[in-house]
Amino acid sequence: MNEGTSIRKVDALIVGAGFGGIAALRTLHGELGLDAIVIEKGSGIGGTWFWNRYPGALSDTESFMYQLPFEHELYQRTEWNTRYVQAPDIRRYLEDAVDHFDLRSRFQLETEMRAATFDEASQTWLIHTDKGDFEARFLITALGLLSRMNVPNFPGLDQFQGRIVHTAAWPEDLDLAGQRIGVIGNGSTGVQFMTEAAKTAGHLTSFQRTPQYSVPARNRSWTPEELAAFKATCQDRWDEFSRVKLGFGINEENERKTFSVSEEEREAIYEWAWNKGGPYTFCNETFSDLTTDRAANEEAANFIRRKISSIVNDPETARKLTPWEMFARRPICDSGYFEIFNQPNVSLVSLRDTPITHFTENGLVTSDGQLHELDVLVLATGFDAQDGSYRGLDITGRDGRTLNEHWSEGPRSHMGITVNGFPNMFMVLGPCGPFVNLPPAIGVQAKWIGRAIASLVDIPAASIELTAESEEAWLQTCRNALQGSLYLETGSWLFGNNIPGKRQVTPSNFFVAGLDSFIATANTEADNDFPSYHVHVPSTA
Ligand code: N01
Repeated sequence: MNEGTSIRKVDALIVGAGFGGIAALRTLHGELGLDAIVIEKGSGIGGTWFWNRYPGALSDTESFMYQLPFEHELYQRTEWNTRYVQAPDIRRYLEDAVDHFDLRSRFQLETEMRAATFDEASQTWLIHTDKGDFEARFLITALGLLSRMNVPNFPGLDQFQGRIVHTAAWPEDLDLAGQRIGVIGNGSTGVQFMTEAAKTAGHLTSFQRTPQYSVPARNRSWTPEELAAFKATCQDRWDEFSRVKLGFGINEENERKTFSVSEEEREAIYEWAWNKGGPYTFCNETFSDLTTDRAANEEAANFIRRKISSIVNDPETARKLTPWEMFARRPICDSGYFEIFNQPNVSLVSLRDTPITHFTENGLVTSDGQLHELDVLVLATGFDAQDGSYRGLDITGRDGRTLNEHWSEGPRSHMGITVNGFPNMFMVLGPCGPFVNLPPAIGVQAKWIGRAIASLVDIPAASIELTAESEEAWLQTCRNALQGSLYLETGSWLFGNNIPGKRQVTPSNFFVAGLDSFIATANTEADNDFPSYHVHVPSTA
């Protein structure tokens, strides 16, 4: 703790000013009337959308489902004019939400949490930040699922004299027009970035390790009639998400199996999805077995492979862009990604064929000896996801046990919210939470946290803690739901495979049984007075 400085006491300290922090603040301050504040490392509100300002950043969820849930007032004010929303619009929306609910004074920006320790005597959390210390009865960590950048350790990277930027720390002053840009990473971020940057780059080179499947986004403006209809039916739509698996705003009732239809019909269905656009349309509105049946997966993968070869003019470039692994990562959509490789100012280097050997002051050298001269290197290399957001923090719970010790075999939690040994600490989007559209998940978790805290506020100094048995049972629930998922077999950030040395345990870090099932579990727990929890009431209370 900071010596000699005063400690600010609050009922609840929320860490992170993205969707999660704002939703938690709305519940804890707006509904329960607690003295709750949000601290945030960045200089503005928006979380993920504050940091990821790279050109082309876009949400790929149907926009009417990409909002703070349960905020019907906001829904009526918000003019989401397009099918998918761009990062600046999302930042404006969250800023507006904060002002609309008169919450601005509850945010302390440019304040980074460094450590948090549970004090058993007072049953409170002592939180250490770079701007002073806090004492809070409740600690809510809304750190984001994807917030800790992955910066690979390329040999000689520090020699490079050009600009190096990670897409999740995008600088305001970078003008890419006319520049020689090298991009490492072609996940959702890299694909969005390259498609946009190729419009003005002097030359853009994609240094690609693994080719990925991508389908057209087909972003477009909503018609005034569509917009009016969304507003008129907003209550129904939000109610609907408690009955669906993913909550991305598409039709998820599809039970059709890939091989239940003829080849011609199958092709027509893929073609319909390709033309409608959107990753979840392609993966969830076509057939129901894409992520569980290897042959079905291969059928969809082949369709996209054929599309790539029909779009990309140069056969060798098309070959390099064509994925061979299963179509089982977090799906991607684009606004003309494969098309940019037909432009004279865009080229592709397959790092499978010619890996990077080292950097020089002018660029990078690949194993064929070629020096690729660059002005700007863009690292679209993703994140140390989920528990990665927590690993750099010093969080100590009951009995002096740290979170890193508790998670030494991999992250553990209940519903991505609570952890055994960490009383009165609640995560938003922590590990072992639902794999769904995030705003609905955030809303459900924030409401649940509100109910758990409401059950305690009248008992002075009481704390609530997940039992060890319930934590283990939840991991088993997550493991069971993951059985048979092809996602498990294809390495990606979803299971930590993207971070060298990240410990692999029996994967249980996502709950994939669906939003409907998650909501039912959360409600059952709260309706039955939190049977998975122990409430500790100090004898003096
Ligand atoms: O990160 P990623 P992301 N050498 O991990 C490459 C969400 N999101 O930021 O495939 C060379 O997917 C790596 O290569 P490989 C969304 O959930 C949403 O793109 O491991 N390359 C890969 O190409 C998404 O899934 C939206 O071989 C290296 C890339 O870097 C998640 O964020 C938009 C490397 C990382 O891809 C993460 O997406 C953007 C190395 N040493 C993001 N290390 C929307 O809503 C890594 N790579 C649309």
